[in-house]
Amino acid sequence: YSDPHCAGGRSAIVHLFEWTWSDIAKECERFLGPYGYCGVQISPPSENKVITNPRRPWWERYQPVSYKLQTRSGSEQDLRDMVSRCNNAGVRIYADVVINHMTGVGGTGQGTGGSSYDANSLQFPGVPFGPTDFNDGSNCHSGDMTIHNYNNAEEVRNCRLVGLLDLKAGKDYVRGKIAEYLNHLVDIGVTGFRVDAAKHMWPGDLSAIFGRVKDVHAGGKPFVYQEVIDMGGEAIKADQYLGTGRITNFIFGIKLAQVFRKQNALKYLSNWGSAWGMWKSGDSLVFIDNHDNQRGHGGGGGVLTHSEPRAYKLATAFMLAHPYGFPRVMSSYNFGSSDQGPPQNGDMSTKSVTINGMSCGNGWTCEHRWRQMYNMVAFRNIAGYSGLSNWWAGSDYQIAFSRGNKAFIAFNLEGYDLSKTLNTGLPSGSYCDVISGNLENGSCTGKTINVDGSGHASIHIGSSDQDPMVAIHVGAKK
Ligand code: ARE
Ligand code: CA
Repeated sequence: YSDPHCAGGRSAIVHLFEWTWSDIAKECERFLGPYGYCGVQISPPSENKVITNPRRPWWERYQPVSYKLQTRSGSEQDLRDMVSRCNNAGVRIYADVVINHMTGVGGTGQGTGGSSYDANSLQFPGVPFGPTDFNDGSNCHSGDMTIHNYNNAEEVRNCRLVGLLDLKAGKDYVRGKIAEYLNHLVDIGVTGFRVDAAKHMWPGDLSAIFGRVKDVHAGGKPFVYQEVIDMGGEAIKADQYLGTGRITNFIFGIKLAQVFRKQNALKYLSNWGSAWGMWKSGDSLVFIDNHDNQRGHGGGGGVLTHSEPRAYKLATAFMLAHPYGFPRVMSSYNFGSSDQGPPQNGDMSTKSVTINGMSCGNGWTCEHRWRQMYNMVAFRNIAGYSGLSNWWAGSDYQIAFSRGNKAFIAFNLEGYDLSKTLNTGLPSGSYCDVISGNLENGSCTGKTINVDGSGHASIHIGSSDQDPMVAIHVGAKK
C-alpha cells in the first residue's frame, strides 16, 4: 500500500484543496503532466452535509451524508472525466476518504447529492446506515460520547471526534459499505487514498476494509496514506498503521519550520530522517503544511505556509531536494477566517481557477505553480533514487548537498553572503539555477553556475537574495 504508482519517474504529489473536478482535469493537462507532478490529492468526493452557518466552510466536506459522488467539486460524471484525463496526462488521482464518521450529531436535511439524513436518529438512508452502524455507549465510555482524552486509545477510536457520528467499523456490514465506496473509486481509476482521521479507526478494521479493496489500474494495491497525528506522548502510535500503508508525518513540517525560521541550525539537517524521531522514509508521507495546520486546525501549529513565502519556499525546496519521504505540495486559496471555504460565486458555487501566465487568479494561491516549487519537483524527478552525497555545512546556516551526479542544492540563511567553491558532484558544464530562473531557448533566465571537470563550482548566494538558495540539475544544463 505504500507505492504511489507514479508514472515514469515522477515523485511528488500536490493537494489541490477544494478545486473542482473540471479545473483539476484542465490542470493535469496544461500543467501537472508537463511539469512532472505524479498526482493530485483531491478533496473528499463523497456527498456531504451542506453547512450555511458559517457560509459553506471548507470543513463541511468532512461530514459525509452518503458515498454518492456529488459535491461542490462536481458530479460523478465530472469526477470520471477528471480521473481519465489526468491518468492520460500521466497524473494519478488520490482521493481524501472520510470513513471514520458521518455528519456531526444533530440536525436533519439533505446533502450535496440530495440524499436526506437525520443526525438526531442516526439515519443515513443514502448509504444506508442506521443507528446500529454507529458506536454507542457500549464501547464509548467518555460520558457525552465525544473524545476528550487522547491518552485513552479506546476513547479516541470508539467515541466521536469533535461530535462526528462515529461508524462501527468492526461491523461486517459497515466494512462492506466502506469497501464498496473505495472500490467504486478504484473502478473509476483512482490510484489511492488519504484516509481521513485514521487515528480514530482501529488498525484491524482498516486492514479488514482494505483487504476487500481491488487492485488499482496502475497495478497492485492502492496507495494508502493514513492521517495519524503522532507527535509523541499520546496513546496512539503511527507505526500501528504501517500494515495498511504510509502515515502522514506531522513531525516533519514542525521541525523544518523551526530550522527555516532560524530557531534550530540548518547544519543539524545532516542526519535528517529517523535520527529526528521520524518513521522510515518509505513509511512517511511528508509535507510542510496541510489544509488543517495552515489555518490552525488539527493541532501542531507553528508550521510554515504560503503566507511566509521566503521561508516556505526554502523549506519546500529542502523537502523536494532531500530523499526522505514521499512529498506532498500544498496548493491553497487565500483566506481571512479559518472557516472560510473556497472562493465562491454569489450562488455559493466554487469559483473557477483562472490562469494568468504561470499564476492563478480568483483567490487561488497555486503554490504548486511557483517556479521554485515546480522546478524542485523536476529536480526530485531527475535525482530519482540517487542518494544524498557531498554534504557540506559551512556554518550553522549554510549547507549544500548533491543527489549523486544528478543534482545539487545550496542554502544560505546567514546574515552574510556565501561565496565558496563547492563540490557539486555533477558532470562539467554550464547549468541554470532553477530557483532564480529557467533554462529557456538554450540560455538561463536566472543565475548560471559553471561546474568544472572535477565537479566543483563557485557558488554565490547573497544573504538578501529573494530566495537564498541555488539548485542545479542535469535536466537544466545549457
Ligand atoms: C466541525 C466544527 C466542530 C463541530 C464538528 C461537528 O468545526 O466545531 O463539533 O464540525 O459538527 C474538519 C475540521 C473540524 C470540523 C470537521 C467536520 O477541522 O473543525 O468540525 O472537519 O466538519 C484531530 C484528529 C484529526 C483531525 C483533526 C482536525 O486526530 O484526524 O483533529 N483531522 C482530520 C481532517 C480535518 C477534519 C477531520 C479530520 C474530521 O484533516 O480537516 O476536521 O473529518 C492533537 C491530537 C490530534 C488532533 C488535534 C486537534 O494534535 O494529537 O489527533 O487531531 O490535537 O484536536
Ligand atoms: Ca472511530
